[in-house]
Amino acid sequence: MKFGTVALIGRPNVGKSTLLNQLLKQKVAIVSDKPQTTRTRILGVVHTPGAQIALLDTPGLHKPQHLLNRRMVRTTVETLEEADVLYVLMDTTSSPGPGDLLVLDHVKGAIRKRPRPVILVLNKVDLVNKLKLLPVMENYARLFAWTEVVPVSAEIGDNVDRLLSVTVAHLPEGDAGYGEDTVTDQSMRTLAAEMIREKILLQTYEEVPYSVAVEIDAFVEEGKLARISATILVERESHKMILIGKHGERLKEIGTEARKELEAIFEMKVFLQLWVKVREAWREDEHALMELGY
Ligand SMILES: Nc1nc2c(ncn2[C@@H]2O[C@H](COP(=O)(O)OP(=O)(O)OP(=O)(O)O)[C@@H](O)[C@H]2O)c(=O)[nH]1
Ligand SMILES: [Mg+2]
Repeated sequence: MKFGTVALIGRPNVGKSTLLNQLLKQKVAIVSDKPQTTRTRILGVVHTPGAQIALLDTPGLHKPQHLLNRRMVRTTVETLEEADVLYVLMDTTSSPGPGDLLVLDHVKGAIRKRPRPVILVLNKVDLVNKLKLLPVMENYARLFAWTEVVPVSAEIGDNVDRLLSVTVAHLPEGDAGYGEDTVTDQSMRTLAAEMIREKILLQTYEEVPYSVAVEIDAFVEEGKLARISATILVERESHKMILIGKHGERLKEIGTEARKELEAIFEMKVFLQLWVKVREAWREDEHALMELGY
């Protein structure tokens, strides 16, 4: 039996959470086109005959400006230091940039402390013309002495089976760390809060996505029905107005989208109530961050 942890590392928006969901064939992490979508570490366990892979999705590495962001980066660095295998994700639709070099610096630092297999996962190949892919791959391959280089499409699932078999080859020997039924460490409450936040990220722009947090006030299961009440925190009155929208239309739309997603994930009927509250500078507030699980 083989068992080990694999950290998914990369700059924001490269597709770490998309890859986690694809490898699990189940949605446990939210995904959006806004950077800094993931704020915590998320476990996903892949079970294969003879191996168990504990994938650890992380917040994208960036230069932090708020206490929240410092926490996010700390989480990623800790995960990077403790994992048995590293996936470093980079994006084939662009050349290596400053964000990737920052990631590489962190990886080199961690490897110096304890050498481990480092797999370069070149993502989003579905967006790149096959003829242009090879030079781009070579550019990325030159950056570091990667243990393996695997191009994939996290979105479509291209080549992810190969990524799994390459990963198993580099996992340490050991007994399974999790029970057969364990898929993730995300509770139903956390999933509910995150799916609501995802729908907000998909419908808002500029500062608003960063200023949003979701708190579950009540989660009551009654047979095949879940009654969920949640508060959306924003940092400014103007953000609250944007979220609510004209005649409450936007909040209603967010609620509908979140409810549909949660009904699919939980396989239950969901009754969802949303409230919006202003809490100034919560991203700098130690107490607020603790309450929100950050
Ligand atoms: N076309 C295409 N889009 C992708 C692929 N992987 C991810 N995306 C898109 O890229 C965006 C970012 O994806 P995420 O999975 O949220 O990225 P992330 O690395 O987890 O980002 P952070 O959590 O912010 O660090 C989303 O709009 C995804 O749909 C891919 O293989 N192909
Ligand atoms: Mg993510």
